[in-house]
Amino acid sequence: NAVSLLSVPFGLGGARQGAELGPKALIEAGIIRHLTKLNIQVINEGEVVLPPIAAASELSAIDTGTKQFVSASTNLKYLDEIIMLNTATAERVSNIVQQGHFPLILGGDHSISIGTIAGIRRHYRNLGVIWFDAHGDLNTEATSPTGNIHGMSLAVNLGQGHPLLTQIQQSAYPIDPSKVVIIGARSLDQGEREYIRSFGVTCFTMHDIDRKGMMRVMEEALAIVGNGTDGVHLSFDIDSLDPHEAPGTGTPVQGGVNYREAHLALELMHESGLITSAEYVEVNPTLDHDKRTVRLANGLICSLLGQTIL
Ligand code: DIR
Ligand code: MN
Ligand code: MN
Ligand code: MN
Repeated sequence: NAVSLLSVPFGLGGARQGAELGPKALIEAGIIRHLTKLNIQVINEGEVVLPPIAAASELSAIDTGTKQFVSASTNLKYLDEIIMLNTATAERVSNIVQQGHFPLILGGDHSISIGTIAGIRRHYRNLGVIWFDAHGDLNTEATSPTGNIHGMSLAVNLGQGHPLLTQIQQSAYPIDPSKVVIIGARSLDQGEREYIRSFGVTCFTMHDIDRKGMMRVMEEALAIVGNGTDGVHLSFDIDSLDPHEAPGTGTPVQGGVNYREAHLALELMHESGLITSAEYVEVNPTLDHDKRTVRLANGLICSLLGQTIL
């Protein structure tokens, strides 16, 4: 039951710089010490580094048959970098699962989940996913209003999007969209709404959390991702929280999850015993003037891994 802590200091998939500083800020705020106090053995796996980018163009050239393909035909920002980074991340995460450790990944913007889930999926035939986020991250290059790949990572994980991104998931078992649950959504683009409807992804919006309460939303969510799966990955975008609680993030949206609701959700995930891997993404220390967001993220990691008040 050791936890392997993997840092992915990468921010080029997001709307602004700064998410690449997230892992270091979380470690400086004491995450390893806090987890050790919970009697968890923490193995610091270090960082995933972006391989030299000349190699990325070569990779794209090999895979598409033409080197101009990427820049000439897509509006995807930093596609080469994201391919290289996620290919390396998948390998690192896969090795962690192979060793029987719990992968805890610190981002980075949400584009890194293309690599983390690619690595995890090599070991699970039927992976469930809980996606905590203000957004759907279900755009493709056809629907994205921005070209920022962090807004496309869940779609890529479900096999939709640019072939150079979806192929990072190659030879893995596909994720069943009916085993994917988004929680906390309040900013969805039109293409994302259509995707949710037509592919049967479950989406608990802020409206649902208001109506049912976080307790019932989590009971329903855990019932869905726990049914017929052999593992559940938690992808936690800190912008799911309200900007009052978590101002340090690149694309804040008002009307989010509050402090206690977030802790309750993670405490319930711990109690369920279903979660087999997790990532915390989109913490941007340059926007986090009183360290509020970094401290909150630390506490939310501890709640997932078993910290209780009493
Ligand atoms: C928007 C914002 N839907 C986009 N997405 C964000 O750029 O695709 N995702 N911020 O986290
Ligand atoms: Mn996200
Ligand atoms: Mn988001
Ligand atoms: Mn985001």
